[in-house]
Amino acid sequence: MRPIRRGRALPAWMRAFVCVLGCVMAGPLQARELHGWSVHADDYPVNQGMQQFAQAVGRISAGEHSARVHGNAQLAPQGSVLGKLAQGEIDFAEIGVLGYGDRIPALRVLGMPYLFQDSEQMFALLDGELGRLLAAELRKYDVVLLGWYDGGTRNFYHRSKPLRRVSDFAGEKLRVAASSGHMQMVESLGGKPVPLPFKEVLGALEKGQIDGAENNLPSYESTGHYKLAPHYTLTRHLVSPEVLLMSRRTWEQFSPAAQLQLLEAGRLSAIHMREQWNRRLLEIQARLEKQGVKFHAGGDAGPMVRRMRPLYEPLWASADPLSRQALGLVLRSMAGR
Ligand code: BDP
Repeated sequence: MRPIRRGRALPAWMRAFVCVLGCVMAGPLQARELHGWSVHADDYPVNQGMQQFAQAVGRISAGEHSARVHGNAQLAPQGSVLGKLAQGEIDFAEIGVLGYGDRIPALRVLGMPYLFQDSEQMFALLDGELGRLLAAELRKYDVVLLGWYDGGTRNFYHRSKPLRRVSDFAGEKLRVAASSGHMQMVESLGGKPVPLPFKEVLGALEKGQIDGAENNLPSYESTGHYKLAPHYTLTRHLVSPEVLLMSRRTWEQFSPAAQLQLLEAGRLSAIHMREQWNRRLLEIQARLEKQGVKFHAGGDAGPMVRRMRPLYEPLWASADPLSRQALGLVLRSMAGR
């Protein structure tokens, strides 16, 4: 048997070759900074949840990696985020599900108006079977769901009047997220939907291109829309979730043990986000009233709900098995309320 030769260094070219080969075969994430996308400002509850997640990335990788949250849609335009996550150009992001039903049919059910009365009802489903079902579906789009964040209750607001009855909507130009369902929602109420990215709504209000929009209170305040459209009617037409997602390409570079820790960090960041959100909701109405916002009670929801038939019917008739399963879970929970 030939003795093992010790102490003889490999030539430099071979050392480099072995190193490169090892890295390619094992596919580890090279030590680097992960980049996260958010449409909101740094002090917004969404970003606070994401910042907690970013810190956890450092801990989970024992300081090898770090993560940074880029607010105000700095990394990419809103409409391109899902594609950039799938390509691994953005490592993680937080997005509202409303604009994504056209691309991911199973998410359409979560964008249906008048489905949930509040976030508690919504999370009772999303923190259970429905949430797991949708998380599995999202992986097919090359993204990994890390946490369900709160998109709260959305209401309509207008520059000069309350929007309480169906007749109040006639001919009003109202901004919606770029999704066919939400355009149809405003159309069905008799208004004129104007699809625009979130960041362009303020400019459109300033230029008089729209009469109003719809959103939750924290967004209405943080964007300054309340200064131009100070009539906020509690229509409560949508309660919607948001999601913290990681690019599957980034995800697959972590070890299985680290992936479990990332999932847990995502879940905890969502809890943190929801706490920050609820805290903000406590004082927001009083603060906005001091700024001159007029809050109006919503009218009878019955006639509004009846107008939503063109949105509900394609969902009832959907041939997509997952959409049917998701809808079944929602309907069962409604029956139990
Ligand atoms: C905000 C959501 C954000 C949406 C935005 C919108 O947090 O994800 O993109 O509304 O209406 O409340 O576009």
